[in-house]
Amino acid sequence: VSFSQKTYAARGQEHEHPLAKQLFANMERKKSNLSVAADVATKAELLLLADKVGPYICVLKTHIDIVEDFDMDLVAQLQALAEKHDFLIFEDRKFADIGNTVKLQYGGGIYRIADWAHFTNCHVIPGEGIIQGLAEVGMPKGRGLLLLAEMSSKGMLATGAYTDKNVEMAVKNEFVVGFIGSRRFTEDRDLITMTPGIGLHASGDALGQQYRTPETIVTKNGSDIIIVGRGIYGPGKDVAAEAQRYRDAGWAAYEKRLAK
Ligand code: BMP
Repeated sequence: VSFSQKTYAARGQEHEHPLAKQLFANMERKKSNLSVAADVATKAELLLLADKVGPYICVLKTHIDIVEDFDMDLVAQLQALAEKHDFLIFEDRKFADIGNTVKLQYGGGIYRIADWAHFTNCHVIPGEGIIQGLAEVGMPKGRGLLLLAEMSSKGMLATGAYTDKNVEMAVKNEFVVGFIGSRRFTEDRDLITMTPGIGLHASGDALGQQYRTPETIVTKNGSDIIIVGRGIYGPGKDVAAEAQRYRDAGWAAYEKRLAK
């Protein structure tokens, strides 16, 4: 039986990676496969957004280098909100350099990502050394890595043999817990797919983003987590109401998949 036919709870119990276990348990507890992409420019906006969507999400996805007044107090406050609302943090850093460089970027610098982000991600364009470099920093801290096996944008180049290579590398590297992409990629190991480019109404934006529905992505394609940004906090939106709506839509799509 395919992993996409199993419940998140069962997959959590069977999983060998403590972080994946923690994530699945969280999803089951909150009845949520929703991650919010918190792409806002200030500390105050990010904290307010996290506090509003917190009750409805399993994962908060950050782009920490967007925040113009970043400091370590932001991290402390985000961690407090993660505790308060029971969610995990994913820094969408998209590392893409040689192993030695990404080690420095992940563990150090201004952001010290490995100290607070449960998940981060990378492109495998430099080859497998990037995974090894990140693993040296992240594994001892119990972190997990996602590979960008595909992207949501128009004309993206992560296709075919490149996507297959991502899957191959993911299966054999224990630091890898999943993918960014649009579907379930393999049955060789229970790797979690998180999918951005989710929208209930818009079909895209002016810069190449393309949106699909939770039903297509979760029910039909077997992806596990939907990532939603502007669909939740775009102009004039009631953020908490939208988060709840996407949470319900994502969970309904998952229940429909189980019933297939
Ligand atoms: P929005 O729902 O507002 O379009 O935001 C999508 C989010 O997902 C952004 O933070 C973007 O960086 C991220 N993302 C994406 O859109 N497509 C990808 O293939 C990978 C991403 O990380």
